[in-house]
Amino acid sequence: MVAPAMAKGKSAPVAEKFLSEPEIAKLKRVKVDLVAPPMVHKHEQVASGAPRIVEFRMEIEEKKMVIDDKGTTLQAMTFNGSMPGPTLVVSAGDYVELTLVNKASNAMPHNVDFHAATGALGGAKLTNVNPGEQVTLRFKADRPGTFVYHCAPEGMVPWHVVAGMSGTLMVLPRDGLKDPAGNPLRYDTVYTIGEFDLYIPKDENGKYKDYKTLSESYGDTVEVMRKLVPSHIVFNGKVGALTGEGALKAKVGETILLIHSQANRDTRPHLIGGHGDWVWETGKFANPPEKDLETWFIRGGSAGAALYTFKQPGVYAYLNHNLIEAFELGAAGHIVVEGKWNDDLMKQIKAPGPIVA
Ligand SMILES: [Cu+2]
Repeated sequence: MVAPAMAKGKSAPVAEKFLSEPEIAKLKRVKVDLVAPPMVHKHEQVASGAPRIVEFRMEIEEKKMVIDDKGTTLQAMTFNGSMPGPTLVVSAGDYVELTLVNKASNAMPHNVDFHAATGALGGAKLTNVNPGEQVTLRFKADRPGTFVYHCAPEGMVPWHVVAGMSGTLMVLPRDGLKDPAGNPLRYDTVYTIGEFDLYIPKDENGKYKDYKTLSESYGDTVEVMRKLVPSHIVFNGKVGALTGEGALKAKVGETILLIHSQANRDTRPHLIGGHGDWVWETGKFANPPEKDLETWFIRGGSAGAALYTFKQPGVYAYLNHNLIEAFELGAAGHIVVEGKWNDDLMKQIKAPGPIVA
């Protein structure tokens, strides 16, 4: 039924404007080349023009990965060969146009569910691809924030997610990030961290099993998953992935944005020796960020973001502050910060020595 006011050509008040296909066709198109985590592709923090269609391409790759220093393996499933998948960045009002490729060498069907998208199970219903197929999905990124994306094939959702198929889409407000008073917040560097709870089966001798194929790993893995006790919890695909050569880098005075995604299980990020200056722990930029957080909380099935400006040099640890999950199971990384020490913020008045009576 058409309302009488509409019939006379007067438009009823609507909260948002939906574009017609010819109007969308007129939008500027840009193609973005994705980069591997923890890096994030180059992007504008404040949109310089009108909404655009931003084209991305991701290839699904199933592969066996070594996930700790003891040589334990995971029959992994990935977007673009990495855990997490690459972070995609657009501005609110842009359209994401993703081409998803399921390589012919893969064994499983896959798809993608974007938490930022509206309809069709996040796009999952419209992106089912068998090995050797590709598909293209467009959706309007109309809500600002950090949002999880993940594979969600019917009947196998948790397995594909815990085997590695998730990442973040960051939708920036068109006028950039803001503090609760509306002052602009900007970052110099952005890093993306994906935390993965892994469920590697053990044999009768208590040794982690190594599987020849992805399919072979399925039954045992589901058994471990059902106990809800991960064997490992890792940042970016491996115990120690963000330490040593892989450590994140920064300088005193530099502001970093740390994006943290966890598609399946809660986590509580903490920067040892630092803070969250401004944190959107639920990850949605239209809400005011919280200030001065020691530890924040990322709900399983979401991505959050934290800003921090470094004030002291040194090696920081960034971790899940259930410390067993961090130090025993693997959910910890390092940030190496260069610069000058500030004695006003902290000073060792007397070095450790024998007790003085
Ligand atoms: Cu999948």
